[in-house]
Amino acid sequence: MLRSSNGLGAGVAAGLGAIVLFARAAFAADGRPVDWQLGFQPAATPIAQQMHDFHTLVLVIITVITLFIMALLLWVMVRYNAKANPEPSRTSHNTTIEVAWTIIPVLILLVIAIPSFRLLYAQYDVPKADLTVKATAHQWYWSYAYPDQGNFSFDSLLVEKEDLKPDQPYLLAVDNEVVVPVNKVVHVLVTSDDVIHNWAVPAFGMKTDAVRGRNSLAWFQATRPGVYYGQCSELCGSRHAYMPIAVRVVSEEEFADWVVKAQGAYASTMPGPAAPAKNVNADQSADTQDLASAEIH
Ligand SMILES: [Cu+2]
Repeated sequence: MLRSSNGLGAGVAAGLGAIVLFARAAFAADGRPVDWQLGFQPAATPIAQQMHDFHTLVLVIITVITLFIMALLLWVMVRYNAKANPEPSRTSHNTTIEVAWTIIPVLILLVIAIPSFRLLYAQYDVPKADLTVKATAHQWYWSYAYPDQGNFSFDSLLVEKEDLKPDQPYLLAVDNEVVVPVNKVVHVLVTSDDVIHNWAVPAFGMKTDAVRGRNSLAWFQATRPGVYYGQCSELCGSRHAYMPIAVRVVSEEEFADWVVKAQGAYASTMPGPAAPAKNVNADQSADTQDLASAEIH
């Protein structure tokens, strides 16, 4: 008796332990996916939060509809099967029910449409940039330029498995991360050098196609420091899975320090008097905001 209750206790404890571990695994990480994850990565921008809220609303609505339909089906199967109901009704019209099953779905769609359009407009209502970063896709890596910080640029490549540092997730970590300040509006000008790629960071609620010859504007305002990972999300060739995106959100002071270091490290990429070809790019970046907003509207 004692032994079996001990066994039961151990079983319950193990079960609770597994639940705690599972919950930790499912909800712990910020900015990256985890094994057995449920739901989205925690929202790191107001837009991502709005997306999550909208998702939750729709999830509640479809759950209620599904349960209601299931209850109706069960009721019909039990109450009106041929055995329980040998004399079938000959009813062919019921105005009240017909009006209800037309009006109620319309109302449900309205309830969904209002926050849906609100979210859509919030995404495309682009606030003025505090910082602009240009992201260019290549087969198969990203390169980034900071037009307002001297237009230095650098390539951002996957960290191979054997070179990973302890906290770096494989297929997400890169050698040179995009660095941005926290709580600032960052415009990302997304373009491609070859085929169509896609710049996507789930925690920011961002996903923008990178198309050669076009500058597409995306934006985010990260509200928490941290490292946020994403991946190219448009099938772009054999190494599509090997061109991840990593954005490091830091304080304003850390960002200023990083800019000084980056300007030194990537000085050779900055346009100077000896490189007139690069100046064309610099002029272009001054106009990018107009170009990008022209595309959106
Ligand atoms: Cu790609």
